[in-house]
Amino acid sequence: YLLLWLLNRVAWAIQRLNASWLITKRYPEGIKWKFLEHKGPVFAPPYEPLPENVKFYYDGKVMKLSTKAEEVATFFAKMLDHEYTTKEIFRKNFFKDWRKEMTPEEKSTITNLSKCDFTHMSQYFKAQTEARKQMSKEEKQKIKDENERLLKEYGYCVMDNHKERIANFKIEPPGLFRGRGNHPKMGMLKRRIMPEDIIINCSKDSKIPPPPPGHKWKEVRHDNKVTWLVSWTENIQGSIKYIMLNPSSRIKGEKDWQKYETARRLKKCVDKIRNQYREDWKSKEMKVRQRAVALYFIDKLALRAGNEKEEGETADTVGCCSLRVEHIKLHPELDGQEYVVEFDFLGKDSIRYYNKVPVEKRVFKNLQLFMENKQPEDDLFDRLNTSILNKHLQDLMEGLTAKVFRTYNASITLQQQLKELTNRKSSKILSYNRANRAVAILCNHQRAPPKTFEKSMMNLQSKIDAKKEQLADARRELKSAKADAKVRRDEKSKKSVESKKKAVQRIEEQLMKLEVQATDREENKQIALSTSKLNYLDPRISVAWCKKWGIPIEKIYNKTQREKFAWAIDMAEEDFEF
Ligand SMILES: *[C@@H]1O[C@H](CO)[C@@H](O)[C@H](O)[C@H]1NC(C)=O
Ligand SMILES: *[C@@H]1O[C@H](CO)[C@@H](O)[C@H](O)[C@H]1NC(C)=O
Ligand SMILES: *[C@@H]1O[C@H](CO)[C@@H](O)[C@H](O)[C@H]1NC(C)=O
Ligand SMILES: *[C@@H]1O[C@H](CO)[C@@H](O)[C@H](O)[C@H]1NC(C)=O
Ligand SMILES: CC(=O)N[C@H]1CO[C@H](CO)[C@@H](O)[C@@H]1O
Repeated sequence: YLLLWLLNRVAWAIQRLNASWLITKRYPEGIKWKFLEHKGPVFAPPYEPLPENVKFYYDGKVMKLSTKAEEVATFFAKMLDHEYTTKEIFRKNFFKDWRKEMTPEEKSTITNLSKCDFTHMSQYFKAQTEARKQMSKEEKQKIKDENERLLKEYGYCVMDNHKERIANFKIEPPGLFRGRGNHPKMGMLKRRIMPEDIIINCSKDSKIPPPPPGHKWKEVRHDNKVTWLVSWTENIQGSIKYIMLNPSSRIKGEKDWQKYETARRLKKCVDKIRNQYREDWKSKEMKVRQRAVALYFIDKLALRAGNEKEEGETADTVGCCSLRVEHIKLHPELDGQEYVVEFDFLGKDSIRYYNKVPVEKRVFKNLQLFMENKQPEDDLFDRLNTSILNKHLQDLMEGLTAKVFRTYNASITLQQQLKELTNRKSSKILSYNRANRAVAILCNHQRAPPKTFEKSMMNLQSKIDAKKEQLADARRELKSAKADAKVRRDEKSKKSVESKKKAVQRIEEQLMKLEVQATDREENKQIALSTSKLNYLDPRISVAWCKKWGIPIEKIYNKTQREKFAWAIDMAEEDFEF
C-alpha cells in the first residue's frame, strides 16, 4: 500500500514537472527548441525593366541604360520629389554606388549627376502609383489573395509541435539608404539580398528549406539557443538582420492558451476528483461534507463559487458558497423524478438561476441535514466560504477554480455536440450555433429577447415570403420554357430551359438560407451565445471543426474574435481533440 502511495506521489511530481516544463519550453526568456522547421525567406521580386517608351536623358540626350544601372537609377527617380535628392551627401553617395553598377561605356559617359534627367522615369512611377489606386476590385483581390498565399506558405514555422507566426518573412527590397538626420551614409545603395547572403537556422531533422533554383544558401546551421530562422548581413552598416518569430503571437494568446490547457488537465483528473467528493459526502466532518456537496454543484451545475461580487455591486447575488436556505427547495419526488432540488436565486449580473435538478440520494440527504434548524436567511453551507473552497480546489489540481470546471464542461460539451450535430447533409452553421447554444444553456447564459427581435423577425419573414413568390414565378417560367422546348426542339429553347432550371435552383438555395437564418434566430431568442463563445469554449475546437468541414473561419468568428483567437487559428489542426 505504501509503495502504491509512493508511486502515486512520484507520478504526480513528474506530471507537475512536466507541465511546468512544457510551459517554460514554449514561452521562456531564452528559448531552446528541439525542433524547428520553416520555409526560408521570401525574396523581393526581381527587377522588371522599364518599358521602352520611358526614357532617361543624359546631358539632354536620350540614353538607354543597362538593366543593372537602370534599376539603381529607378531608386533615385522614385525619390526625386524628396528633399533627400537635393542633399550633397546623398547625391555624392548615390552617384558613387550607382557608377559601380554601370557598364564601362556608361561609366565613361555618365560623369556628372546634375546632367542626369530622371523626370520622365519619375512621371512614369507617379502614373503607376495613381493606377494602383484606381485598380478594380478584382485586381485588388488578386493581390490580396497572393499575399495571403505567401503568408500561408512562408508566414509560419513549426517549433516543437507548435505552429508559430513569423514576424517578417519578407526580405526588404533593394533601394537607397536614407538613415536618420544627416546620416553620412545616406544615398548609398542598399543591395539586393540574394540566397548566397542567407544563413538558415533550423533543426537537423527538419525539412531544410530549398534555396531558389540555381542558387545556394550561404550556410545552414542548427543552433537551438536562438530563435531566429534566417539571418544575413546588410551592406550599409554591416549589421546582422534576422527573421524571427512574431513575439506578440507567443505572448498575446498565452493566457488564453493556458486557461484552456488547465481545463484540458482537468479532463485528465476529473474522474478522480469526482470519486473523491463522492467519498467525502460520507465524511464525519461537517465541513468536508459541505465542501463535497458544493463541489458537486460546481461540477454538475456549473455554478460559480460565489462571493465574486463586482466592486459596487449592491444587488443580492449569490454563488455556490453563499447560497442560503431560502434559495433551494427539496422535493423527495417531483414530476416522476426522485430527489429533486429546486434552485431559485440571482447569480452574477443579477441573472436569475432557476433549475430543477434530480441529484444523488446522498446529496439530497446531506442537504436536508445542512438545512436542519435553520432560518430561510441562514447560509446553506455554514462551514464553508469561497476561500476555503478555492484552497481545496488548488489542492486537488494546480490552477483549479470553479471556472475551470465551467471551461472544461463547456468545451467538452461543444466538442461532443459538434460531433453529434454535424453531418454531411446538415446546414453547418445551424449545427454550430445549436452546439454553441447547448453550451450557453448549460452555462445559464440567458438574455431577455432583444427589443428589436419581433421587428427583425418580421423583416426576415417578409423576405422569405418575397423569395417564395419569386420561386413560384421562376418555376412557372421553367414550366412554360419546357413546354416551349417540346414544340420547337431547337438549341435555343433547350438552352433557355437550362438557364431557367439554374435560376430555380439558385432561388431555392437562397430561400433555404433565409429559412435557416429564421430558425436560428428564433432558437437564439433568449440565449446569449457570445459569453460562452468568448470565455468558455476552447477556440481550437471551433477552428478544428471549421477546417474539418471546410467552413471559412469568418463564418463563426467576426474580426475582433479572430484577433482574440489568432493563436488558436494559427495552431489548431483538423484533428484537434480537447
Ligand atoms: C555638372 O553639370 C552641371 C549642370 O550642367 C554644371 O553646372 C556643373 O558645373 C557640372 N559639374 C562638373 C564637375 O562638371
Ligand atoms: C457538464 O454539465 C452537465 C450539466 O450538469 C452534465 O450533465 C454533464 O455530465 C457535464 N459533462 C461533463 C463532461 O462533465
Ligand atoms: C473563510 O473561513 C476561514 C475559516 O473559517 C477564515 O479563516 C477566513 O477568514 C474566511 N474567509 C472569508 C473571506 O470569509
Ligand atoms: C464581434 O462580436 C462581438 C460579440 O461577440 C461584438 O461585441 C463585436 O462588436 C463584434 N465585432 C465586429 C467587428 O463585428
Ligand atoms: C539565423 C542564424 O543563423 N541564427 C543562428 C543560428 O545558429 C548560429 C550558431 O550559433 C548562430 O550564431 C546564428 O546567429
